[in-house]
Amino acid sequence: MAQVGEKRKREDKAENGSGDTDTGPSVPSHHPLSGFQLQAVLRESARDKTIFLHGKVTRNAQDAEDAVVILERVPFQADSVSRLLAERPELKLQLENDIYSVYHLNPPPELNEIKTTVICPATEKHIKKYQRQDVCLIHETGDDYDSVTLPFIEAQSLSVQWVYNILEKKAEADRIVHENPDPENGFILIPDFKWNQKQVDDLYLIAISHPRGIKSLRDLTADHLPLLKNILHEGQEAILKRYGLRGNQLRIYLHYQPSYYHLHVHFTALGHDAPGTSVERAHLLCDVIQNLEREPRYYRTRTLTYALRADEPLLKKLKDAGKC
Ligand code: M7G
Repeated sequence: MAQVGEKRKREDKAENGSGDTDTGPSVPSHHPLSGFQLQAVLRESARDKTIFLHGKVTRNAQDAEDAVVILERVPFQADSVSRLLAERPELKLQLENDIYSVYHLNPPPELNEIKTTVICPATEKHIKKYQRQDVCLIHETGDDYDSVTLPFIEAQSLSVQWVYNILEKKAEADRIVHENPDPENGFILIPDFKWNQKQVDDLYLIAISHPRGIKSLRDLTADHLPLLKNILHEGQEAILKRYGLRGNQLRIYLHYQPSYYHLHVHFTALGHDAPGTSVERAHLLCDVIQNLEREPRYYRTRTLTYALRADEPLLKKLKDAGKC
């Protein structure tokens, strides 16, 4: 598995002037999971080796707060596992048959990492986002968007404070891979928090637009083409330079609907089966650009198809308005 070279990471940090702030993995001042009490398993996947939990935590002796905790086994790295195997680790035989044998191997702690994402305090929306649910396909016309979806988004979408923190360098400043600072056509490229940055096989970055107020694909017009082209071309260049992946090895797309209504573009390794790449959600940036070049108001007017979970308030609003 190709790994993100430490040397390259250090050189690049020095180049973009962010080396000073990187003090390595930090220990939180308070424990983010103090007094954790499980409320529910929201979802689990044996295939992805991931579990999504809803719990209550009592941080700083305050009242219990809702938390979503995501635990995920991290991918193997070829050099560390080959070192481990060369050291003849203890193997407990599970079964043996002809040329086949299966063992239990208890790895040392450094090879047993569990990526842990904590969202606290988590809102009801966060909890629902990770809950397994039946889904239902929506065909949203431009009019449906104006009359139902837009008022809904304006009234109750997830906070994008984390996005503003990145744009204002109040959070994750040392993780920025590339920035075009132009307020109209610029953006910040940063590793997505789904990616641990240890191997490029599951590479995942997001480009966050500097201009605010572009909520999603629906808001895009031909006026945004310079911004979109900057994201496409500069994003590809920056990823080639930093991680050695070429543009034709990347899947570059927007979600509709997104979870966070501030324009951002996903960059994932083509070979990585990243969540959210299904045809009813992902729109390739190259197609978006081409559609806007042909028809400047393409996304304002056309019917967009997406899936909503059965208990999503937006689905109820669309149903109440007789739209589905
Ligand atoms: P989306 O299309 O709005 O929704 O993408 P999704 O989460 O359902 O895919 C938002 C992207 O931002 C996702 O890929 C998230 O993993 C990523 N993301 C969310 N948060 C809160 C953060 C964060 O705080 N930092 C970073 N770097 N990425 C985040």
